[in-house]
Amino acid sequence: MSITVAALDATEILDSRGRPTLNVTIRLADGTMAEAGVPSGASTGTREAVELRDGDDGRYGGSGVQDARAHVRGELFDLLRSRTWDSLGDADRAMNDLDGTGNKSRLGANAIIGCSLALARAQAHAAGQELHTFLAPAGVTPRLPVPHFNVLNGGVHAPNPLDFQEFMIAPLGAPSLPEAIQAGAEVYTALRTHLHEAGHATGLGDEGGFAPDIAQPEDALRIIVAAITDAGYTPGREGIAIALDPAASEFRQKDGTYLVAGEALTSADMIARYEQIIADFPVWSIEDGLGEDDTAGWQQLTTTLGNRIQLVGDDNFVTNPAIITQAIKDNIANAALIKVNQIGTVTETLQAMTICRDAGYAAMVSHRSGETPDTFIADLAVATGCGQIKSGAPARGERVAKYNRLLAIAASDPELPYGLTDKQA
Ligand code: 2PG
Ligand code: MG
Repeated sequence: MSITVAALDATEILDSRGRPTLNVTIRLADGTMAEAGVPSGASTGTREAVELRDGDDGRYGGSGVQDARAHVRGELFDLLRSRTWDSLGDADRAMNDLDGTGNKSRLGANAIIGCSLALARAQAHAAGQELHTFLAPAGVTPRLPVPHFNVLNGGVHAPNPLDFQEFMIAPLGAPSLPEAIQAGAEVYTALRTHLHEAGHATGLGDEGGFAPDIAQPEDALRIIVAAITDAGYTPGREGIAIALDPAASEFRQKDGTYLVAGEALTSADMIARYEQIIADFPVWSIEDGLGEDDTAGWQQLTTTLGNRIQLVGDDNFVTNPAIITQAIKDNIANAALIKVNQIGTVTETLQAMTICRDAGYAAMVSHRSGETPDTFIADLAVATGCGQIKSGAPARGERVAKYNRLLAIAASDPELPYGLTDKQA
């Protein structure tokens, strides 16, 4: 179905951290309207598509997005209204060509992804389809993903001494999405009680997880396992498993060691630590266990643990089809994290996921630590049948918006399967 763009606009709004981001609105010639909010990360990979910030210290400490806004209203609108588009792929490619840099740094990945998300949504509306139906690639069976709730926050997402960034609970054993959401929320509540009773603060980090004064990852894991049990669930793959995102690039030092709770660890030490962690705790998935440039370490990590748990590449893969293709050749990880703004168009995001599917790599759709109430990623996860999503804690509006959208999709189509794909399970 072809698309004709009649109007395109962008507003500078606030994200969940109180930093500026874009909200893009679009109107097609047939009157169809759509909008999209643009997410923004804090622990970013160096090879991500480039988010354009104004750098004007007089506004928002330099993080304003007026230049990106002007590009949407100017060059990108001029391009998009210049012709009729046969597909989203054509429009996304043309926006990339217009940018001309290969990493979207001229017009801004925030400007381009905002347009791409809004266009996809408009096209789905115009076709009278739900977004998850519209986005589903040919030959793929849509499914409801396992929510990975980030219940303890550390790293650059919280001002506590915990170096590991994300401790997630994943109800792999839940029979349905509503029961998975219920389990996540009940464990979150039990965890709050546990932390409170142990004398820890129960303030929240950027993704809605608690940010207690704990330094050792194992201490955090112990408390989470206790909360799972307290809430009446079984810790483990048959009940509620745990997923980690240490985001190790953030605590890698210049000499190549990793600083965990004040101790400098080599890549080999880190791998041994993870081996012990998966022996002692029901951890089923580790993302960014080593730094993005630690290729030899990643290969060793994959050889050692790749047949036992899921190893997810985020900062090193940056949702980039070419980088993921090379990583698969190099035997790095066995799964990729998928973030739409890391690569900057919906089309390239879908390409990255196709590459994963074809290679037998898993894919987990992800939010960013800076979010808006936009729910696009919920539909993306269902459409691609990838079986996994992470969108923060089961709390805070911008996080639960995605989970609530999944609940709405589940209610609208009771036939949709839930959970990991057969291969992942
Ligand atoms: C991550 C993300 C999302 P950020 O590292 O996976 O949880 O964080 O958006 O800050 O990159
Ligand atoms: Mg990550």
